[in-house]
Amino acid sequence: MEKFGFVGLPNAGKSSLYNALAGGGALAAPYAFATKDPNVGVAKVSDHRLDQLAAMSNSRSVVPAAVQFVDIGGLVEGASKGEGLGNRFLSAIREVDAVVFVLRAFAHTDVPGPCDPLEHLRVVEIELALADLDTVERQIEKRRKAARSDRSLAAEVAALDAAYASLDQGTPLYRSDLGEEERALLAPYFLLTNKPVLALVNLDEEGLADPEPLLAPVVAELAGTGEVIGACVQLEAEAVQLPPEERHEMLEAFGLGEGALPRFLRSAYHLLGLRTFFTTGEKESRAWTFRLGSKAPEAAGRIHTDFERGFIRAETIQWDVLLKAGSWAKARDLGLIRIEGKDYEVVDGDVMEFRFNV
Ligand SMILES: Nc1nc2c(ncn2[C@@H]2O[C@H](COP(=O)(O)OP(=O)(O)OP(=O)(O)O)[C@@H](O)[C@H]2O)c(=O)[nH]1
Ligand SMILES: [Mg+2]
Repeated sequence: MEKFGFVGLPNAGKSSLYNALAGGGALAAPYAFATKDPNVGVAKVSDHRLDQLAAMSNSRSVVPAAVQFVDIGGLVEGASKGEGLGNRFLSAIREVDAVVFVLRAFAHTDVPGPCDPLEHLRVVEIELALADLDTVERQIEKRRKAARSDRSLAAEVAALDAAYASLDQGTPLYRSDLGEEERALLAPYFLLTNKPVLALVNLDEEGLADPEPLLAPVVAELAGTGEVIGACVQLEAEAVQLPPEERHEMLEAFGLGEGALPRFLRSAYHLLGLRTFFTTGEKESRAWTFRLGSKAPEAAGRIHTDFERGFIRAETIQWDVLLKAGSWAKARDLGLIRIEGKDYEVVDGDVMEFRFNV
């Protein structure tokens, strides 16, 4: 399962975000380094398409897609040199597939620390870039030497050089001008800034009423790099503790609809190039995760390895076309179900049935 790491300064609201997603379990407290060891949780990615398919099929169970998230302790200035609990936290960031910056924009006298999200972003980015600079510095001469006898390493060394130049300017790789190929060559180095990023600006109730001025500078700063979402994490963490009816009422009172978390999770999911196909029937309707560009057998393998090994063909239809038809049988009668072979590239929103033989 894909894993997101929450990264930010102390008291930004990372553990509160964890609690909002996991329904509790992490210590959220108004002092720095409240989090010492990472909290790991799983969140369901809600999807109205799945709900509609389940209703159509009268499914007894509904299984949404899920992502994993890790609440990591707060970074401080100097973390890359071991300040705070820097080294421990930086190594936890290495393991995640994508980084969610939690940037504080809520003001509260009882919670120490700055509440300018741009300041949060700058400090954190510099620390990550410095840590990466350190890694690249330690590797680059070794690789250069190796490249003298192995010409196939030339491109990797060039990528390391380009990474060095960017990081040396304090520019994280995700917003450098390194191309996709160069970034792929750097994958074996597990660099902290060679990952996709997303920013969550933690607003207070006042900010929630008029978020644009607080989000705009962060949006401008991360332009073209990662999505920026505003949320009042505290409010969402409190709402999740309530029974569904009251939760709904509370979020509605703030004009939040379903709350910010579903949108946040969907963005996170998309950020990683993750897409969804569905299976639906009386027993179960389920959302399955696949990577953008996957072929039908690979997608089938998400359900069971036998489906991939013995793949014969896929029967498929887009979710909304199926809904309009009213059932799989009717869709088949109308000739709307397509038969696809092993080269079919699965599309987000496909409803699939696989034929296989092992
Ligand atoms: N008023 C307000 N307080 C918040 C909000 N989000 C978090 N807090 C409070 O701020 C304090 C710090 O929140 P945490 O979630 O523990 O912060 P953290 O980022 O995990 O901090 P570290 O683990 O120390 O890095 C807690 O007392 C929270 O209750 C918010 O949106 N509004
Ligand atoms: Mg914490």
